[in-house]
Amino acid sequence: MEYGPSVEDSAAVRDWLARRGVFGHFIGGGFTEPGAPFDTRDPATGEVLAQVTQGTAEDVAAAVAAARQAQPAWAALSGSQRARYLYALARHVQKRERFLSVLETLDNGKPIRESRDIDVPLVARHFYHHAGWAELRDSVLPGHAPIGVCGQIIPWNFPLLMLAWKIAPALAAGNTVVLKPAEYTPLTALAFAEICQEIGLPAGVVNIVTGDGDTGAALVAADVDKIAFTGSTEVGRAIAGRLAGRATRLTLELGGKSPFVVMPDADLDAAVEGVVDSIWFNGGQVCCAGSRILVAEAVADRFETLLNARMARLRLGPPLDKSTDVGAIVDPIQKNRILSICKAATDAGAELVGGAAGNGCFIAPGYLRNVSPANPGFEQEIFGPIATLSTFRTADEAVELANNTRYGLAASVWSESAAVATDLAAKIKAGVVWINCANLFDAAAPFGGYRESGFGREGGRAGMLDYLAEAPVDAAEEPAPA
Ligand code: TXE
Repeated sequence: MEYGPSVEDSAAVRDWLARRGVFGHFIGGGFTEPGAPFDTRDPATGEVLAQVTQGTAEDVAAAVAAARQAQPAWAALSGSQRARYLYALARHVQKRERFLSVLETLDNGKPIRESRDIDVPLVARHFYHHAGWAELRDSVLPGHAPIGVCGQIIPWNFPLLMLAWKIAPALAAGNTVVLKPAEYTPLTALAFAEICQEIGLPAGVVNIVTGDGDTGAALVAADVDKIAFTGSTEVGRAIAGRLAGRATRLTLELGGKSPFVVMPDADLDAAVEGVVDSIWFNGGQVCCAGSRILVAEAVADRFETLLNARMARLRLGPPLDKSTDVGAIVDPIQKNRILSICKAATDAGAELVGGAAGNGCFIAPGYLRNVSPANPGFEQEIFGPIATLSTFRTADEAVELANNTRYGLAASVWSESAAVATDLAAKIKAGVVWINCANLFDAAAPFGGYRESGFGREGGRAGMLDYLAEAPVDAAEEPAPA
């Protein structure tokens, strides 16, 4: 299989960006006139890719009004009618797969191999899966009704995939949405808006307002029935505070510091490959990244030797190059954040292996060793291609270290014994525990956290329930619409 984008794909994206000029918002089925613009850049080169509009409170209000107006008719469609739209969205994402992958890689800096083989296929899969939920909602989840208008705020690490995680279940359930993409990566959301037009999605069912945190705050303050947020724990906490005392529902998917536990009987080669998937996938800018490697003392030396050899073979480079393993960090602000946490960790006694800062937004893969739980590197989410490595002696100690965090999003356990692995998995407090694998996602599997990683689930039945309310009893007793 050929991974890289063709010259034509890149040219098509450039052409699209040039043709569109400054982007307005997508409200009520059409693009608005652009307002005060801001730049979105290619982090690999610093080049300005496009300008998009900074959303004001008035823009947000207009989008919410459009969503409010569209919602009753959308909810009144039969499940199979809504499903038809979701299938069409999935198919059109697949049709524009190469275009969307190149656009995502340009705006975010992630390797094209990831956007083409992981992000965009998972987006299509998410819409297909939720088309099924739209069809089955009335029979599988009787007595439930849509919530209404959902405000959705997403981060920049998986721009199009997080859009799919938010929009697909909301629409399947019969809600309408106003989504705000992250300011670093608004472009694939705007391309998705065009897909909504192409498939003839009814006006106002999906609305997209671009902008920064102020636009996000305006959406939180607006007349919406639910806020679904993925982003930093700090902003999540602030949003929860602002919604206190309001009837608005809230789901939060926040940060993590997920343990990656290597037991003495683990297949070490496989575990090293797992580290690659865990912390060097998407440059470690992954909420569920296995960022705390905990390895049994008895095998730690051997494991590190293998890890160093594998790390040396990873290629840091231009994101559009099909042979690149690790691309650019999304923005200089994030790069500096990563470097400052690493410095605090080394100042406190950790040793950095690899992890050199390159020019521009590049940081080489690396890890911090000799990291005790008191070290800031052990506790803070680095959100870059740098894991920490600590050792343990017993399984109990492994569990204690794994749970020694304010987060609880994910974990990964490596052992050749099913009994050992499942015992550990049950004792680790995390929303997802992978055994002998890491960072595997499926639309049918609920994803979400404990503690400061947030609450609510995305994906599967649990994710659907977070976009539904109990219907009034008499409505529940009515037969499902034909
Ligand atoms: O996140 P923010 P940032 C973590 C990660 C990263 C750190 C900072 O550790 O290094 O957060 O990233 C919108 N009201 N994660 O500063 O600010 C913002 O416009 C409403 C983990 O980029 O939380 C964007 O759309 N919305 C995480 C979204 O929130 C507001 C992914 C996320 O940005 C807002 C991203 C406000 N007051 C960062 N302020 C994960 N869980 O995957 C900002 N936003």
